[in-house]
Order: sequence, then structure tokens, then C-alpha cells
Amino acid sequence: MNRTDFDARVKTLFKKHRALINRKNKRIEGNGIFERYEYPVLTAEHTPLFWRYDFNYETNPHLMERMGINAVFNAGAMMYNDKVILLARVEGSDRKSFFAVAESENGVDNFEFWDYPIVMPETDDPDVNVYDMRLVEHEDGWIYGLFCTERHDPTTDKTGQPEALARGAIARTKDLINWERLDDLITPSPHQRNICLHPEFVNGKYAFYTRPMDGFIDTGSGSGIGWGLTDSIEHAKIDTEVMIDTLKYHTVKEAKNGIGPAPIKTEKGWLHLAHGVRYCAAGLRYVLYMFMTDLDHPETVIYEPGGYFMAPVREERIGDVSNVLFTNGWVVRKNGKVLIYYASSDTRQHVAVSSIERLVDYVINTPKDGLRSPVCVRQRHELISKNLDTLRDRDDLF
Ligand code: M1P
Repeated sequence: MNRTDFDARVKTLFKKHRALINRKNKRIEGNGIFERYEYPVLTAEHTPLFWRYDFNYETNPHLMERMGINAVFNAGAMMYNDKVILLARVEGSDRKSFFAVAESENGVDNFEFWDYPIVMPETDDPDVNVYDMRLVEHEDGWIYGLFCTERHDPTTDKTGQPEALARGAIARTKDLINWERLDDLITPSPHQRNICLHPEFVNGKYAFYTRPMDGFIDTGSGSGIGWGLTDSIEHAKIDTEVMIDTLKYHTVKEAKNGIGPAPIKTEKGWLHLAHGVRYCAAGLRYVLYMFMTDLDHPETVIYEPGGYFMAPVREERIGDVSNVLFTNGWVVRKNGKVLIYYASSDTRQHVAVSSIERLVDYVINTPKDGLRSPVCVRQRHELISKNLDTLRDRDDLF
């Protein structure tokens, strides 16, 4: 490619990229509980071109993408300087994930990455892969990042199948650029993934949501979303881990589950968003579900609507790990609007919108899972007969 063509192609690349960043998103009619948006808010193509290409003609005369980006997903979220911030998991084509901040005025489109991804400090035990950060503004004044650090477990090499060891990692910051890495969370379980920090002290201690696991993939016996307290955040150690939301046979969380972002405090209780995993012939299916816990006892579930809150639809069903919705970020705006950030199939990041009022109504008034078909059909009969009564005089409908 000659210099003139090179320069022209650079211009075209930047023009197309700008058009993608500036594309207006469109709200899609929803189910009363939330509305989706037509386009994902972040994808691999949203990452800056200068993260991927070498734009020096001398060293890259063919204008090749030197370092590809595979996916952008599982983002933590918060308000920062009046902007909506997504702290995304960015996965390079080398399979390694890192964290990067993107910001937007309205939280539904025009997300633009900051120039540099985050350089996360390490502990004495080097990280191999880091991902899925929950951002928590704690009442102690720090912004915490809770994420998974994955390392190779050499003791498993004899099986011929290298195994990973997952641990709950903790870092804190004031500006989302400079991070202080703290010790990994210690719990009675060998593996931890999907940990989150409760935003308030509980009995003067830091409170963690956990997800104990026997193995890297399998959560094993007695698992679900756990809870534990620790005096120190710098050397966080949970001695007694209690289960607050356990797996249940033939529900959306029969195989595994994990807490999403930190809960939202409402007048009625703490609103929680989580992911639940069920078995199916295609493997595992990940959906989102909600529950509410007591204001004074965030570890006590008081409402648990049956079924899923959100499941993958259309293109969301397909990606690197298909049939997956996952969430670790949401944001409450001043007007009570809730922006729910969810990723699909480990590939792209989406937004859906709801409100505190609607989510509280959903959580409180949705029937519990009947756990058995005969019970579930009776629940539905009740709804049908109430509706047929209410709509009896609506000749315009039938
Ligand atoms: O591939 C689906 C998800 O799998 C893991 O979640 P969990 O530990 O609940 O199975 C995580 O690796 C997550 O990043 C991923 O989206």
C-alpha cells in the first residue's frame, strides 16, 4: 500500500469508528418491567482503533490490526463526575482480559473509552487473567473493584488438563485510574468467583457476597450466593460463610448462581440482581433473576420472584459462550431510573432501562417459583380468572 492509500484508509477507519460511537440507540418496547435498547452499548468494535492498529506507515505499511480485541462484556457500572461509567471486561484476541473505562452522558449510547486501559497492580501472586469487576461505592469513602483473578493451579497438571484457580480479588481507587490492590479475599472455599462488597458496614464490619466453589467450573456441594463479614478490608478474611440464596432443583438456578452488582437500597429492602444457571442439552443456560433482602439484615431474603427477570433473545443468544446473559453493573439515576447493564453470550454489552418503582413492584408482586408444574399451573389459573373477570366488559379486545 502506498503512503497515499495508507492515509486514506486510516481516515476511513476513523470515520466508520466515529459513526459507530455516535450512533443513537433506540428504546424497544418492553414487558412493563424493563425496556431493552436496539444496539449493544459496547462491542469489540467500540474499542479505540489505536488500541488495535499500528498507525505508523514505516512499521505497518499494510495497515494491519496488530493486536485484536475479541470481546467487550461483563462491565461494572457507576455514576462518576455526572457521567455513566462502564468498567468493561475487554478480552484481547490472546484470550487475556483487562479492564477499561468507557463513559457516556446518558448511559444508553455514545460510550467512549478512555485512552488507556487500567493497569491493575498485582499481589505477590501474579494474575493470569482478571475479569468481571463489580464497582462499589462504599460508605468508607473508597470506590472498590471486586473481580476474579484466575491463576494456573500447578497441582492439577498431572491430569493432563491444566486447571485454573479462581480467587476473589479486591482493589480500591478514588479516580478509576490509580488503583491500590489489596489482598485477595480468603474464605473457607478453595475457589471464589462473583464476589461483591455490600456498600454499607454491617455491625461495623465489611460485608461480602461470595460464591464458594469446589472447582473452577463446578460450584459443587451446598453452593449458592454466600455472605460473610470481615474486620479488615486490606486483609479480608471470612471465617464463617453463610448461604443466603441457594441452588434449587428445576429452577433457573439449579446449576449455579452468582450475585450481580452491589444491591440498591430502597424503602422496602435491598434490591438484588443476580445470574442463575440451569442445565440443558446445549450445556448451560445463564439468565438474570432478582430478589430482595431485609434492610437491617441484608443476608435475609424477603422476596424472591419466580423465574427469570431477563433471558437472552435474538442476537443475545449467540456468541463466544452462547445462551448467556450476565450482569455485574447497574446505575440509579436521580429520577429513579435504573440502567441495567447486561452482557450477552460473553461477547457484547447491552443496556436495559427500568425504575426503582417498577423493580420493587416486580420483586414484591411476582409469584414465587411454585417448584412443581401442578403448583405453577394453579398460579397461572389464578391470574387468568382474575383477568377474565377484569376484562369481561372490554368488547374492544375480544
Ligand atoms: O461464560 C459465562 C460466565 O461464566 C462464569 O460465570 P460463573 O462463574 O457463574 O459460571 C464467568 O466466567 C463469567 O465471566 C462468564 O460470563
